[in-house]
Amino acid sequence: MNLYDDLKWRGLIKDVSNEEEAKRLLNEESVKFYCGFDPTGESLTVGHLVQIVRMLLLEKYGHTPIVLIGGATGLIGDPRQTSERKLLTLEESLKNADKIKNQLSLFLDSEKAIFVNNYDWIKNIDMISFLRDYGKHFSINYMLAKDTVQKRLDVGISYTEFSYMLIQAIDFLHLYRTHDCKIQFGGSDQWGNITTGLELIRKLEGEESKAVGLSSPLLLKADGSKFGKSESGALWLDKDLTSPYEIYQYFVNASDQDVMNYLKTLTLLSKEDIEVLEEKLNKAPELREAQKKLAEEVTELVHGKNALNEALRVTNALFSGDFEDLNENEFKMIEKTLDVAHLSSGTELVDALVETKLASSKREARQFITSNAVSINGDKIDDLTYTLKQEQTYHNRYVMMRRGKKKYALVILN
Ligand code: 629
Repeated sequence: MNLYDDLKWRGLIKDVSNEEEAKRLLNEESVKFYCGFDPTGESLTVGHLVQIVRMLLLEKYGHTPIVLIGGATGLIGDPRQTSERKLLTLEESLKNADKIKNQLSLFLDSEKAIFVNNYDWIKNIDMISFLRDYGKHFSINYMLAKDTVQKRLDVGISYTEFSYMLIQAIDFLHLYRTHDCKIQFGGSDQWGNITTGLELIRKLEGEESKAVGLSSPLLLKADGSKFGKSESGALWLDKDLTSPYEIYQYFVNASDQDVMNYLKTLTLLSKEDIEVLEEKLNKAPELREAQKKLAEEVTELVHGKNALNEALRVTNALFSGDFEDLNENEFKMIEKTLDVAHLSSGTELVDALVETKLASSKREARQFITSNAVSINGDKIDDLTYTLKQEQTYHNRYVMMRRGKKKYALVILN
C-alpha cells in the first residue's frame, strides 16, 4: 500500500488542497513536511497524538518531519471557538516551548527530524514590514471568511487573535523558502491557517510553486463526548501529570464503536494487524482484544516498554487485589490515581476508612468492617479495634485499603 492510500485508509485525510500533487509528493518523492504545536501549556495531550503518529508514519515512508514549536504564535493565541485566550508571558511561552520540544523529540528520530521555533524568525519582523510585505496580500474579506473568525464574531475577537493566521502563513512561507518544505499538516481546526499559508506562498513564489496542505479530522468519540478527557481532566503526555497507568486505562476502556478508529489513527500497526483485531472485535467483543492491544500500543509509544509493564502490573494488582509484588514506582503510579490519605501510624481502621472517604461516617465504617467488606493489603479485616501500623506498609510507606470489590484507597503512613 502506498502512503497516501494508507493515510486515507486510516481516516487521516479530511481536506487536501491539491490531491494529485499531494499523492505525487507523498508516494513518489521524499519531501519535508511540517506540523506546528503552540506552547500553550507545559505538556502536550493525547489529543496531539494523531499528529505525532502521523509524523511517525510519514517518517517511516521516508519523509522528513519539521516540527515547529510556536514560540511566537503561542504569544498571540490561535482563536478558540469559545473566547479570547489569556496572553502568556514571553517567559512562560519559551519555558513551555522547551518542554514541548523535549516531549516531541522522544517520539521522533533525532537524526532525521528538524526542530524549529517560529520565535526565531517572527520576532525580527517589524511592524511596517509586516503590514507591507504580508498584510497587503490579504483582504479583510478573505480573513473574515475564515471559519475560526466567523465562529467568534458574536462573542468578539481581538485584532491580536484575528492576525494569528497571518503569522502561521509566514511560517509556511519561511519553511518553504529556507527548508524546501512542501507540505503542512494539521487537524481540521488548522485548515484556515494552512490555506492562508498556501495563499501567501502562491502570491510570493508564483503560481508554479507547489506547496500542499492536508488536514485530518478531529478525533471524536462515538458518544459525542470529547476525546482525551478523563473525569480528572485532560490526559497529558507528561508522565508526572498523567501516569502510564491512566493512559492505559483510558484506552483499554475505549468503546467498541471507537476502538477501530483509535487503532488506525493512534498506532502504527499495519492494516493487516488492525484487520485481525477488527475480526476479533466482531467475533468476541467481550474479550476486548482490540482495546487491550490499543492500550498497549499507545502506552508503549508514549512512555516506553518499561512503563507499559508497570501499567499492566498495576492493572493486574488492582484487579486481583494482590499488591505484594509491586515496586515503589508502581505504587507511585497508584498514588496518582487513587484517593490518597496521609495518616500517622496507629490510626484506627475506623478513622482511616472515613479519612480515605471509603466510608462517609464512623458508623458506616463500623458497619463495613463487621460485614466483612473491608480489606487491608488484600487481607479481610473484621476487627473493629484494628489499627494501621508501620509494619504493614509496602515500601515502608503504603497501605492499600479496599471496601467491597472495587473501591480502593491508598494510605501513606508516617
Ligand atoms: C504555527 C503554529 C505554525 C503552525 C501551527 C501552529 C500551531 C497551531 C495550533 N495547533 C494546535 C496546538 O498547538 O494551534 N496553530 O495545540 C494543535 N496542533 C495539532 C493539530 C491540532 C491543533 O498542535 O494540528 O489540530 C490538534 O489535533 O489544534 O506555523
